[in-house]
Amino acid sequence: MRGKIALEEAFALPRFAEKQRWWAGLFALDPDKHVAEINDITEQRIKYMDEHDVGYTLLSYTAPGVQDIWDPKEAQALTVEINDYIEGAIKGKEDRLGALATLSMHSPAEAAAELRRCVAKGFKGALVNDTQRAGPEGDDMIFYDGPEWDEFWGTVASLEVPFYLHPRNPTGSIHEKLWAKRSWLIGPPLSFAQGVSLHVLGMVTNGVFDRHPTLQVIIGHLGEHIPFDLWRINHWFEDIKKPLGLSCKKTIREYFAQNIWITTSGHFSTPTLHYCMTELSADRILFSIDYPFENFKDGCEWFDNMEINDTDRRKIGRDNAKALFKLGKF
Ligand code: GRE
Repeated sequence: MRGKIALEEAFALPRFAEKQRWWAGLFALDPDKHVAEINDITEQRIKYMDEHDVGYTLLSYTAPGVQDIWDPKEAQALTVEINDYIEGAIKGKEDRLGALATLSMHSPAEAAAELRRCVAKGFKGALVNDTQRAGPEGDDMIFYDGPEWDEFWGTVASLEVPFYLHPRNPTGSIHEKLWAKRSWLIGPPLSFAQGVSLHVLGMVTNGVFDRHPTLQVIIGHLGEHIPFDLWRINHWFEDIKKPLGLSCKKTIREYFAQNIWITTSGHFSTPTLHYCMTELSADRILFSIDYPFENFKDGCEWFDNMEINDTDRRKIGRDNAKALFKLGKF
C-alpha cells in the first residue's frame, strides 16, 4: 500500500553508540547493523521508506531512554537535548519525517511544559517508555495514573496530541523478584506487554480517562495482550469490581473505542490483527513497524499483502494516523 504512515519507529543519540551496542547485544542478531540503523535518521531510513511505500514516519527516542534516568535534573537535560536534536535532524525533511516528543516524567508540571514547547515547534505528540525510574538508587517507579498527573494529562488533552505509552525493561526490586531468574522473558516475549498493560489499565481504573475524556493514548504490539482479555476484563469490571467499588465511569470497551489506540508494531500476525479488528474495529488500529528492532521490509510486506479489505487496509495503514495526528497534506 502506498503512503503508509509508521509511528513506533526509534532513533537514538549517536553519542550513546556504545550504550546502544551493549543494549543491542541483548536482542539484536547483528548489533552493529542495529546501532547503525537506530542512529541514522535520513539516509537508510528514507531508502527503506521509498522501497516499501512508507510515506511518513514519526520518530521517537529509543527505550528505556530518559525513563531510565532517576536524577530529575539529568533526565530533564537529556530530554531537551533529544528533542532539540531530532528537531534539527529532520529539518527540511518534514514531508517524510515527524517526531514525538521525549519527556522526563519526574514532574507533571515539567513534562507538561516540555510537551507544550515541543508541540509549538511542530512535534506531533509524545512517546514515553512506561514507568519513570526514580529514587536515590533508581529503585522506585513513577506511574502516571494518579491524580497528581492530572495537570500533565490536562495539557496533553488540551494540546490535542496523542500520547504513546511504549514499553521499557524491568529494573530494581521488581526485576530481581520477577524477572532476574527468567531473563529470556524480558522484553517482547512477556515483560514489555505486562508493564504497559498494567500501566494503561491503571489509567483506566484510576479514572484518568474519566477526568480527561478527550485524551488519546496509543499502545503498540497489537495492544500489549489486552485485546485478548477484553471480554474477561469487561466481565470482571462490570459484574464484580464495579459492584465492589471500582468507580471508573465507562466500560473497558468504551475506553478502547474513545481513548485508546493500538498499533501493529512488532506484531505481524494476520489472525491476531483480524481478531483485534473484530474486538476493537479497524477504526482504532494504526500501522507501525518498530524499526529497527524489527525488520522494515518484513513489517511492510506483511501489511501490504495480508488478507484485508481495501478500506480497512487504508484506515489502518494511513487514514487513521493522518486524522489522529492531523497530518493534513500527507
Ligand atoms: C523497543 O522497542 O524499545 C525494543 C527494545 C528491545 C527489543 C525489542 C523492542 O528496546 O521493540
